[in-house]
Amino acid sequence: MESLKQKFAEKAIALYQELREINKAHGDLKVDEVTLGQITGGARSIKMMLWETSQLDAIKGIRFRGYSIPELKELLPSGPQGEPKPEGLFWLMLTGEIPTAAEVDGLTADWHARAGVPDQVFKTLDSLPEDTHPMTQFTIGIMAMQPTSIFERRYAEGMPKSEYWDAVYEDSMNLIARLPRVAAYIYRRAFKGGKHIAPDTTLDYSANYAHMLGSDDEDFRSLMRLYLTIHADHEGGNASAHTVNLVGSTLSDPYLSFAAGMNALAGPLHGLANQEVIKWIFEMIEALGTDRPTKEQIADYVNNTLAEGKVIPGYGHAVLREPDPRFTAQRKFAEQYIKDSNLITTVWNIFDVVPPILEGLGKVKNPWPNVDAHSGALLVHYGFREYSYYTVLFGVSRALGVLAAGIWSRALGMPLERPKSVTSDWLKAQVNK
Ligand code: FCX
Repeated sequence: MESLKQKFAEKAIALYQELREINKAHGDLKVDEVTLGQITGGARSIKMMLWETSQLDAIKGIRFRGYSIPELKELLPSGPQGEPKPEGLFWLMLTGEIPTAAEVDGLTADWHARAGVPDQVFKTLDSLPEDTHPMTQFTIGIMAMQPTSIFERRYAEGMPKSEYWDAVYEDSMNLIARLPRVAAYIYRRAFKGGKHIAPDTTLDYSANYAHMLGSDDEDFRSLMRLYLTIHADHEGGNASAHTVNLVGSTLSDPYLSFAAGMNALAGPLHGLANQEVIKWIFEMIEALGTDRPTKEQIADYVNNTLAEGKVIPGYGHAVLREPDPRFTAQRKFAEQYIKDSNLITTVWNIFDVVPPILEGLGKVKNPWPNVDAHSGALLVHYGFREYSYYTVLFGVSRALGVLAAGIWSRALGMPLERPKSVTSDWLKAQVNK
């Protein structure tokens, strides 16, 4: 069987040649225009980077190498209950091909073989105050693994440019393999008195992570397979992916660039929104004195939140203009696996109530739920109530997309990223021309 690395190399070498020729012949072709509003408005929609692993459509949502989430649920090798394994998505993102079950099993085994975490990493985590935010522990844990970087060592030894992707591949595979162990360690340290659970190498990536967190429930394993698949990638412009891309373009190794991206994911407008959603719902339940608030009560609470000058977490998106297919996938999961949960019913009632209120503000471009609106309620259902941990789960998944994209970037010889900034005087001069 051809290895993932061989398969990737064939595709990447061919595309590298093709892109060089396209660039030579058409490098001056105009593909976008930039408005003043985009400069002052967070660079929305400006096309400025290559990202092979996925592409986002404002209406249809994310597609991974052309496949939608419902298609992936059908096509990717799955666990016993039919949820796709994230190993298969990683394979797809690197090769553009749907892997066989045997190829996915081979990748699971490869990651188990690479999953040993140096003791120093656990010692570093143990030196932090226990109430350090789990995302801070996560980035410190990633940084503590950096001294094992193969890219850094080979670069110092004089590795030629043509081998960069190979070293990035090795680091990325090792990092992905180790992340569940480090992430579970953080969870058990912060919330379970430091009683750690050894990995089970008979399990797939998601089930083993669930096991180390403390659950061997079959439904929870299925949720983890789905969760780790749908959070993996959202094209290149989102803050965590873009950060990884930018830092990686300086030839910082995958540990450095991935840790940087995780610091972006830790912001409340991005990945931290998953903790903010459930925190907001818990606060609402407490304030209203009922765990099954009516839609009228929810509407009042939403209006109060807005009146306090805060955003409604889990709603809105910089690109999407329809309900996020990742929200819909989680809703379908809940419909199939969970019967009669007050919390999940509340999430669905919020979905009925919030969009018209946000639309009524007249400024929100997308009033619909995003991925973070649903995930916390599912986790609470399976006993994971410690919401400050939720963004770490997001981060473990995001590694698959951004590191696959990082391997592509080095294989395609992408240069140092360096867009142009301007001053407000320059902007004013354009207006007054
Ligand atoms: N609640 C209240 N106001 C909102 C809002 C929301 N959920 N979403 C957008 N708005 C407001 C903005 O704050 C902005 O107000 P301002 O003009 O007074 O500053 C106005 O509407 C226009 O913003 P808009 O162009 O629609 O949205 P942006 O592209 O600037 O921002 C995010 C997109 C996602 C940051 C925004 O919708 C938001 O803050 N949502 C809540 C946080 C959240 O759920 N983040 C997770 C996003 C994502 F899924 C992820 O990365 O994980």
